[in-house]
Formats: sequence, C-alpha cells, structure tokens
Amino acid sequence: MDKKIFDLIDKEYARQNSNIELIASENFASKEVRLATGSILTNKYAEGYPSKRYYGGCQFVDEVEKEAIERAKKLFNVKFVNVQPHSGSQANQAVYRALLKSGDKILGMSLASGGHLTHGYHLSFSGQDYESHFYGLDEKTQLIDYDELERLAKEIKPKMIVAGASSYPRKIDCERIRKICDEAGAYFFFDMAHIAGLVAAGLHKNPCDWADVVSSTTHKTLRGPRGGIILTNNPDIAKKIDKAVFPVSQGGPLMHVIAAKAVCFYEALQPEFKTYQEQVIKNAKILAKTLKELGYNVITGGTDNHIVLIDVYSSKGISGIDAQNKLEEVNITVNKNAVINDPLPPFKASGIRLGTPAMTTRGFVEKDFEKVAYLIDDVLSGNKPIDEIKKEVEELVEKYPLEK
Ligand code: DSN
Repeated sequence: MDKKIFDLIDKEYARQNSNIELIASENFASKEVRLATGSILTNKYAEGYPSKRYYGGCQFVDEVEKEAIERAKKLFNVKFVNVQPHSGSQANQAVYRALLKSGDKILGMSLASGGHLTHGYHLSFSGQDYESHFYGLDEKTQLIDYDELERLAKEIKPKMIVAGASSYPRKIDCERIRKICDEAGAYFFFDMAHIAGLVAAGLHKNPCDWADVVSSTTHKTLRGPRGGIILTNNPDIAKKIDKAVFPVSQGGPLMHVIAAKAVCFYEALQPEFKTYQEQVIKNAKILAKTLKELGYNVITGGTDNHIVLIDVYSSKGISGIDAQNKLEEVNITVNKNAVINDPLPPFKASGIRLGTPAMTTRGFVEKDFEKVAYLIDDVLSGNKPIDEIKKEVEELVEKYPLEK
C-alpha cells in the first residue's frame, strides 16, 4: 500500500473534519459521489460522445454519459448539456473557442469586482487570447453597475458579455444583461459556477432562460465532483460547444467524474436539495446579520446567496490575509478577498469571503452560524485567548462529524 499518500489523505480528512470550512467555493460531496469518482470507470478511454466514440467497449460509459446529460437537462430545464469539461476553467475555454475568434472583444466583470480569472484577466488565456474589457460595481451600492455595463457594451461592441462571479453576494440580473447583449449584438455567456446549486433549487433565476450559453462547475453549491458542464438552448451553439470541448480542447473524458456528475444531478433533483439550499441562504443571512451587529462592514449590507463578504480592514484595521491566517490558527478556513476600491494590494486585500455551503452540508443551522460570527469576532478582535476559541471551534464541529 502507498502508505505515504494514504496517510496524507487521512490527515486531510482529519483537517476537514476539525475545521469550520467557510471557503465559499467548497463543499462536502456525498459518499455516492465519491464512490463514483473513485470507481473503475477511471480505467476507460471514451474519446468522442455517446454512440460516436473512438474506442470499443463504450456501451456502459455511453449509458452513464447519456444519463448524466438527461439529468442535467431536467435539473436546469435546458435543451443541450455537455458534461465532459474537466473543470470550470476548461468549460469556459471551450465556450470562448466555440463562439469567438482569437482577438475578439469580450466584456466581463473584473476580478477586483468579484469576477473570475477566466472572464478576461490578463494572466488567464481569456485575457491573452481575446481583447478583454471589464465592467464592475457601483461605488455607492457595491452592486453590479448595469448602467456602466450598458454604456461600455455600446462603446466597445464586444462579441461576448460574460456574467457570473466568484465573490458577489447578490442576485445577478439576467434580464437586464440579456437586453444589453441584444442592443450591443453580443453573445450572452453566464458562468453560474458559484450559484448553480441555488439555480437548481429555484432560488436564483435560471441563467439558461436568458443567456446564449451557460457554464458551471459541479463541485461548489451543486455539491458534486470537481468538474465542469456547459448548457445551452441553441442547437447551433450546442454543436459548436461539443466540438470545442472534444477534440479542440480536451481528449478523453473522465468517465468516473461524469458518473459522479450524474449522481450529483440525481441528488440535486431530490426535494431535500431545495431544503439544503434554502438553509445555505438562511445561514448566510444570519452570518451577515450577526457580523454586522458586531460592527463589521458587510459588503452590500448583507447577502442573497451563499456568500458573505466582509471588509475587515475598514472594520478592524486588519488585512484580509492577516484575518485569514489568524482564523486558520483556530481552525476556521476562509480566504482573503479584494473589496471595491481596495486600498491594499491583492495579495493582502481588505476583505475576507465567507461561504455557507460546506458547513450547511455538515448540518449547521442558524444558531451555529450565529456562533461562527462570534468566533470570528473573538479572533479578529482579540477578545479571548486563542486556545479558548480553538476549543469552542472543536466543540462546535464535533456535533456534526464529516462522513468518511
Ligand atoms: N476558485 C474558485 C473560487 O474560489 O471561487 C473560482 O474558480
């Protein structure tokens, strides 16, 4: 047995089990999702698509992929789904390759405003292969500045407008962006990676009803295996997407992960999944409210989704990275995050991003997230000895053990 690696996996299990996991993009996949991911399907090559493979012996993986597609279509009420992208970034790469030529203009939300690397950032392929332009937030409301987006779209005339965010605590106005895209003659591409679980549960408008093409990861609020998907209602775009995924940007699909995606879609179609997502939002709201009452500057004043963004620098004079490190000392995991007009450089940042999906899966409800807010404040305000706070974290997580 490979003792070294399996010991490390055991240690990582112990870390996950003993931490309050607040990274907004993480979750705890079910045992069945993990069983499928670790299954013998990893042995199979299946380049191509169901019934059009480049290899023999694909009769069962064909069924797996067809089932994953049908379940995703039902879950998101959409006509076409490609379940092969290995990740969200690769899904986005395929979308660009399908609809744009190198050098075409794209208009995405800036990383500093809560967008994503693949929405045009200069160090990502999206900023290197395409001419990227950015919209952002209204300084006063800290909400997406749709008027500015409209103005930029008219001025720049991008071939594609990219919506979706990694650290935006509010709903995104799909109708308004559709209108802006129509006026500018641009494709509307929505990356719903962060909110896919909320969309599946009917708690955020379904971008598939408005956008030309939608991408997602399957491991965030959706709680499946690590991977990507692409969805559209347009048959011509669907054909281009399929080609752009295989053979343009990927080779053999990860059939074990596709099976796990199918399990995840099955789980997301159950009524309990809606209850779970409702609790994710309730927990985020109480976390935001309690931190606000404790004197923290909560960006946008609250949340509509699974994310709470706190400006710890203006609230407590501590940088995002220092807050992240201090919280890590008591086993609370968060990540630093830039805030609008951040006076600190990105590697320090003024904010921290908190998310509720993972601990809600563990069973946390409002009273637990109220406690989490007090624990965060104890750490950042230096109210109590670290060992005492660590003990309280331990007592809280012990009530909700992580399934192995
Ligand atoms: N890295 C992800 C996140 O943390 O939001 C986005 O891909």
